[in-house]
Amino acid sequence: DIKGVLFDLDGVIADTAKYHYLAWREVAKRYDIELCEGFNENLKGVSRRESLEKILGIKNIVLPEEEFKSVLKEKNELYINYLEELGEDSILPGIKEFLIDLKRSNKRVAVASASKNAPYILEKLELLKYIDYIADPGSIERGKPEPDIFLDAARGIGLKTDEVVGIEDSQAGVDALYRANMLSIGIGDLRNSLYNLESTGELLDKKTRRLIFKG
Ligand code: B16
Ligand code: MG
Repeated sequence: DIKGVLFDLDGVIADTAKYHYLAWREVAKRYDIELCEGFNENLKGVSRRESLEKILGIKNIVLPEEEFKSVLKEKNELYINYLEELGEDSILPGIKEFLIDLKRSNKRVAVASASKNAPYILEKLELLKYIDYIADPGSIERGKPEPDIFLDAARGIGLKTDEVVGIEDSQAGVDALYRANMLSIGIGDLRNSLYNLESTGELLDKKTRRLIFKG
């Protein structure tokens, strides 16, 4: 029986991927790297540090640790500036209704996001009241596609791996769920997920709900 849902944040709860992309683009330009949307797919669900490694890797650039850190800081400042634009309409279709529905049916809800900004974003979107636990990516050593953050999230809401389902928009995230032995719902065109939905709006469909919760 499914008793809880583990949500990814960026690309599942909130439409923040575009802001990550804009911030990384600006940073990459300084190293003469032109980021495109295709490459951006590789950065979804991937930690800030690893994202920068991938970007610089395009030109085989290796920065001294101090400069690397200051670029990370700068990217985050740019990103946080973009987050000023966050509002009710940054919540992806159907998500708020789905969260309300989960609360009403006594399912537990955790967030398993690679983003250190997750608590801030959830507070800004006024969604904290629907969430029982937020995993802290800063205290988890191995990021997605390793299963650790999802295992931590399930533990955080006191459930076993076969009592939860995870929702993800990134390949790294779906792979992490797969490695955690958890059911997964992929948003978009992803491999390895149990169900694929085109958009978060479909989470509310009676058919989807039945598939997930068996009635
Ligand atoms: P931050 P998710 C991920 O969030 C993003 O998809 C990824 O692009 C980003 O680099 C990562 O969070 C870290 O975010 O810089 O805010 O700590 O999809 O796992 O919710
Ligand atoms: Mg995501």
